Amino acid sequence: MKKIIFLLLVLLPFLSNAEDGSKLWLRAETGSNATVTTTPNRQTPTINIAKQELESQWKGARVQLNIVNNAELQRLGKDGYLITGNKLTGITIQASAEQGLLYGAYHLLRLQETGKDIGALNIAESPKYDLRILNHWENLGWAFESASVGRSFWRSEEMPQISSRLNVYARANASVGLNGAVLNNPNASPDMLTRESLQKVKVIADELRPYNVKVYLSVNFASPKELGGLPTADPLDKDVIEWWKGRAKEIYSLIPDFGGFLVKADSESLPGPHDYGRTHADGANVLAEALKPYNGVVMWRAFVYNPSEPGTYSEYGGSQDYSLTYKTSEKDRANQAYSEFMPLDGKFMDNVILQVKNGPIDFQPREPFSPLFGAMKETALMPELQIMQEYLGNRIHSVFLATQWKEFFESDTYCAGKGSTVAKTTDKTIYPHKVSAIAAVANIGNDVNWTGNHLSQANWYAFGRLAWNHELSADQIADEWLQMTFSQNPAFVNPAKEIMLDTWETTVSFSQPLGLHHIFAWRTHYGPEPWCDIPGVRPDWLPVNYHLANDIGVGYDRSVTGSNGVNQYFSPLREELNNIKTCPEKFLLWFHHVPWDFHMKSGRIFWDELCYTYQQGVDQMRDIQKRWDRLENFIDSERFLDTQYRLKIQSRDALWWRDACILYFQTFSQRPIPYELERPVYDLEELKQIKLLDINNILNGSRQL
Ligand code: GCW
Repeated sequence: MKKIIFLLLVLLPFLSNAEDGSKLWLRAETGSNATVTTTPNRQTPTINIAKQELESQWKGARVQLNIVNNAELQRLGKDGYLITGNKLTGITIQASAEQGLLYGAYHLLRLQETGKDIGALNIAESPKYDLRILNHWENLGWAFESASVGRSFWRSEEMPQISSRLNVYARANASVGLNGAVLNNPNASPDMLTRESLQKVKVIADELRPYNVKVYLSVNFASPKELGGLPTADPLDKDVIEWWKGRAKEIYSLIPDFGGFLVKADSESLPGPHDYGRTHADGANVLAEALKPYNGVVMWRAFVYNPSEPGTYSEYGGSQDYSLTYKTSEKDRANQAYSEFMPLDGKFMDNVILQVKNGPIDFQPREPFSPLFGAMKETALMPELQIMQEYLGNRIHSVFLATQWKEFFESDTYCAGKGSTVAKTTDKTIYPHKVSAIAAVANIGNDVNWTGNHLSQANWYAFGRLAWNHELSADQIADEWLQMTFSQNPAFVNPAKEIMLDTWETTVSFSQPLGLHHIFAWRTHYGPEPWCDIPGVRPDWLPVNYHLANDIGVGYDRSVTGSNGVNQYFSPLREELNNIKTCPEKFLLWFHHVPWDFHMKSGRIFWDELCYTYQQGVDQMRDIQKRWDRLENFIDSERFLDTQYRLKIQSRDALWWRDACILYFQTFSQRPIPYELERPVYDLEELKQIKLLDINNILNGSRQL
């Protein structure tokens, strides 16, 4: 016993210093005692934070923080700033508002922490998007919308006491320029608007405010009825209009800088204006009207697809077998947001922003951009990205998403000629709307390291950086994050960065390559289940209706002779996508049903190419594992080993995906796997036996594949 106590005493200091990832990228050495002065000498909570951050971490000469109201700073806006001067003789940060000083302070510290030359600085910065928002998919009562984020970290049950983590969260957001958080799931409970809930929201809002992070709420469209006891939630009903106005008044009396509402309506069985024969614009405008006096915004989601029709809507199958009546060409889910919203362009109030997922379906590993971008001219559109890896291996796989988001931002919509990228259609360059915004579904939970997987912290960081400036490269963002989070040693940073930059494309290759989509496992969305076809379930939730494999080929025909999805894009992109010979191969199966013997650019026939691509994903994953192994001596063992373990699972999952998809599609193609490729490890029938429970156990680590 004595021995054990002795051992514990010796080990304790080491154990308590164990690296747990809780500090995110905020690791600058403190205790600097730098001189920081402010002009005018104002003491606001935000300016004080800027000051304290610099005083404790800045290792150069005096920093002067100035609020200045000249034309240049006006042009940079309230979040913008100028940094001039030099580390040895002194630095000046100027902004027209206090939040500009805060962002400027974090910028300066980032330069220091990434070893940049801080001589003769002349930096002028302003964000590309006005609103840069995290969407938290948490429910009241702390059940989670998705297992991908682990458990909630708002911890409402303990309020008004708040977790010290809230402060770190706010600081992390401010350090990358994020200025908003939607606290709850878009599948919102009407109870979110009770007085009791709002009191809790106020607690969070008060904590985030000094860091310039505004709070927003998802609201349920039927709240006037469900919560307010009115007979209807019809947006044109005068009692309903008054009810929303009353709610807004109450919210703003508690939270004067409340950001606004996020609304998912008439989608996935949620109530909406269609229930009363009204349009999305009618629905959005009643809320916008209520928020307008307080400068609040409505973020109305364009994630809509047919309520199941005909028959009942049920996750587990309704009374009707939809597959009998469903015709792919008429019901293409990818076409629906465009069809529903385009006729409403120009009908929304100017404090409504349409929140549009990056792709036309639903955060798949790779999607072409949603055709609404560029097409809606009179309505402000905000991209919705997903940091949470719902379809990208959850918190287990390591996938650096900046690469995916860059592809999206840089996609050419051609709405105003060549070069009209998605980014330019949403950041006011092409359509100068009153407000520009961007959101992403957060991957932040209650884990000590916030995101479960240490490397996934990089995606939170990357979203903030790209929301500020979508022109930054994925390379630069990975570089910064690695240096701030792990080490400045280039012998670590360079190879680790290469790994990060390869992870997304690799994961696409081993899971849903060449435009394949929606062939993941039922419910968990983890692992492959291309054979999934549950009688009675609405077809647009089932993999077989997306890959449509048969003895001719595989893929969803969205050409003019198919569902005509290509027609929602501008020329010449439309024609490029429509032609199977010119359609980029990365989107081939998204737009075409490709014959097994189709000739690919590589010179191989399509079936062989599919096998090669899956194998390539597996090979690259193994290579990534090896490359990570070589980095062992550069960083702490805790984060090294945890990442190593996750990469091992990801490699195993790559094999699982390869074998499941190739063996399953082979039952249609009836062709051999090219002889030079590895033989499958698993058996198709065995893989088909993996059930929901098994996947849950795989996810929680209690079962191996
Ligand atoms: O893909 C689906 C998710 C739902 C989510 C929905 C949405 C918030 O599986 O969990 O609900 O997307 O984005 O509304």
